[in-house]
Amino acid sequence: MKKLNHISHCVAAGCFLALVPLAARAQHAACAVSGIQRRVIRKTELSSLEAAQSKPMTSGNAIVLAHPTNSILVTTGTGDDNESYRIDGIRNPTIVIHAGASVKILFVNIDGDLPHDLRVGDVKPPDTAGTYGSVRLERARDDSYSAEEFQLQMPMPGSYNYFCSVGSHAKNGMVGRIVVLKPNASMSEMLRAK
Ligand SMILES: [Cu+2]
Repeated sequence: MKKLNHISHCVAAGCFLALVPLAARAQHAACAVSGIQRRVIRKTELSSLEAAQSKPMTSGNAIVLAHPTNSILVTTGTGDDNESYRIDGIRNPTIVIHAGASVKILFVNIDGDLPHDLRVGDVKPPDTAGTYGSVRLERARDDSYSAEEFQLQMPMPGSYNYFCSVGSHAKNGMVGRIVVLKPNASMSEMLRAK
């Protein structure tokens, strides 16, 4: 019982990685995901959720997340451009963030036709080994969207991909980049990162 308590405390605190054997962790050190929460979002709710998001700083096709903690809402593309992502209206934006900063991602599948996911890693899509991110979210139903919320933290500077691992979606363009800069990178370095 004591052990169980410890595990549930650990999961609640978001430190479940501590329970993963060391060998398995070594290859996954590029990112960490915590606080995963499945959600169902009513279609009528989405615009108010979008309005509640603080406007991210942008630089061309990049979204610059300059705070220690950040929050973004990611949806799938609309209409016949459903094999793509949207963040703040930008198609497949590059996400620029400091190493060690965190971003809370609310990923919503607004596509009425196909399931989608959002995986993150330093891999070549659609290889998902060693990636982190959402499960496959089923297609939108009459009045609700399938969604998942999670916290992403990338401790190592580098260039990563986010992509959909369903079918040939990534190959068809459902992919973007995450540029992780060193923790002391200046604002102008962030704005220049592409
Ligand atoms: Cu997809």
